[in-house]
Amino acid sequence: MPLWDAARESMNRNELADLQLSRLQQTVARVYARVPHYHDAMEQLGILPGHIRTLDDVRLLPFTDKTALRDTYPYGMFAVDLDQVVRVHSSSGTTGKPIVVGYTHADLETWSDLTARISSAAGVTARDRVQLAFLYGMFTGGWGMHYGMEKIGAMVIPAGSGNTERQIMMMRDFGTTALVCTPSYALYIAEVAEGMGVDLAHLPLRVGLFGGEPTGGKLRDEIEARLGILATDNYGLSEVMGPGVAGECEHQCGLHMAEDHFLFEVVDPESGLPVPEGTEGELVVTTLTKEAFPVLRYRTHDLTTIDTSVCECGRTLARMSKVRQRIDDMLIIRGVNVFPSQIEDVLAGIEGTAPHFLMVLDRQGAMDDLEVRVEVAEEIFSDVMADMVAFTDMVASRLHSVLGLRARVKLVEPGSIERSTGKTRRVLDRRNL
Ligand code: DLL
Repeated sequence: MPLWDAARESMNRNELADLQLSRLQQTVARVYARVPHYHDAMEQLGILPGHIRTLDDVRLLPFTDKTALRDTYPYGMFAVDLDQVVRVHSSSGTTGKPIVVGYTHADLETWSDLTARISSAAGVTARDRVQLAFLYGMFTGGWGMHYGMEKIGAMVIPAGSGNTERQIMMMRDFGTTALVCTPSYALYIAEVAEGMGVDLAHLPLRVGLFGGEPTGGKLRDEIEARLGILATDNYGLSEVMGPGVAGECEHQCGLHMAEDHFLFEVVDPESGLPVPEGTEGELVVTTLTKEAFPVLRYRTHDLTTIDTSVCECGRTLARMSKVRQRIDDMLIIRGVNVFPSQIEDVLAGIEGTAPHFLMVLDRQGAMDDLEVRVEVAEEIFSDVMADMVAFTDMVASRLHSVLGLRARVKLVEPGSIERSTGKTRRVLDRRNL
């Protein structure tokens, strides 16, 4: 499969570093001059734009976190006059004010080029019919992928998310070959199709681009098997652009990062210091070309590792490993740190469980109580009672050995855990209600 932008995607890494440095210097100079938050934060550290002489000097710059973006709501972090902004989006935060991000014409051009890049990497071409089942609206997923797909010349079906039976009808009638949505929604589409008696594996559908949330545990395998497609993962976040930041090629061995437009660091979340290549840490992103909404050293809270070796596809752009969890996903239950992805991993190793589960946290007196509701396959659920008890005990003991904590396991009927047409929530924390 030819590269969308071979000159950049297979660039010599020394030349890439030169390009990154000159773009970093320009970005730092611009935000210092135009964004009071960055000016003040740099001044406090005694840093001037002229101090950035090598790429490693990025570490002299202040980190940026969500709080700064919230405190400057709505436009305080913009680096251009609002007249130059042609689009805004906002983050999918569920509480408080959202984070508003803006794009100039040039930013939209870059964005569509980068979503075209990841889509090509996944194997999409002008011959594809792409059903876009992300929410269109303030979420960056729908519009971001839309323009990239059009740029490739694919036929875009802007279905939006929801109305799942109609999605399946369109998939069948329009001859959809590529599906774009969250991985949870892809699986939900498969379930609804099965209920409708539509065999997706026999439709022209051949590739999926999934992002916005982790495709962990058994999810990718299930999606590939049930939809009969190659399922690729792509990553991004509104604060730095949206989708297009990184995406897998057909080899599915890590997500190629758009290093010509972003400078990526992986740091120890506690100390903020860089970790060696291959060690997991928090991804930190500095934009190198954004005009309207540049960010310096944005703490994503996403955990990943980076690999700079050349991929089989010929791309020299570094690859990040799939993001399985965020730092703020971590729950403290009876003093023990627990990530939902640990439960996902345990269930992935147990035949007869579906990738659907929900952690329900309550407080009984001073004690935290964790119930894990696990959906099981039809054959397990309809089995005789005695086997259900044994199965529950087995799941509970596996969870105990991995989490180091006892959880009550409740096996629930297939299809009973709420499905999502966007990002799935795996935790219901009622402890502070
Ligand atoms: O989810 C942007 C996006 C849309 C990416 C569509 C890919 C496809 P936000 O709503 O700002 O933006 O959420 C960003 O979602 O920090 C991660 O925690 C998570 N996330 C996004 N993509 C992935 C992925 C969009 N492929 C937050 N794997 C990020 C794991 C992901 N987590």
